[in-house]
Amino acid sequence: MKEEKGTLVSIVMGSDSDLPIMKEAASILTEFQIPHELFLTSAHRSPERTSLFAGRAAGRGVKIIIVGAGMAAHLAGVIASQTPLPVIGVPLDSSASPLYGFDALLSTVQMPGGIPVAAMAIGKAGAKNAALMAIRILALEDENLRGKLDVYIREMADNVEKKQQEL
Ligand code: RP5
Repeated sequence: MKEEKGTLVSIVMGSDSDLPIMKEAASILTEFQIPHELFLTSAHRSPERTSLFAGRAAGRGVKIIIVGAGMAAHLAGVIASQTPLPVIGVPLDSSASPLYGFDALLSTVQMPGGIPVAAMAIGKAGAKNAALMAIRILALEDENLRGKLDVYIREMADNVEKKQQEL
């Protein structure tokens, strides 16, 4: 995993053990054809790599950073403290944690005033919504993307109707 040219959304994670969940964000971004990258770094285990990444992201054209981390999940806050870009945090239920992601949820959502992290739900739903939130932000200035988002939302509603008929 490395920095990719032309990336609009960077998906960062604290460990390769986070990849199975964070792939969910990548698959939504792929579906919407948003150039993205997967980047591995840890707030604790590789603090210098984390700072380098955060400091360079805006300059190389990244618009939004999605960050997944488990346990004492400092990564989103640490990155947000070193970039002006919007940071969307996904708390993860790490297999190493006995707290089922509640630890990561509080670490992600409870940012002190001044440095915002937009916190999503724990796990898969959070990873999916992080990508959809990034798409909503990008769609503010991209009509074509806005059109795709409208179709996606309409299809979800149509699906509810379909499922009603199958009950
Ligand atoms: C966090 O610690 C990572 O984001 C991961 O969710 C958790 C456990 O990491 P590993 O011990 O599986 O590498 O930093």
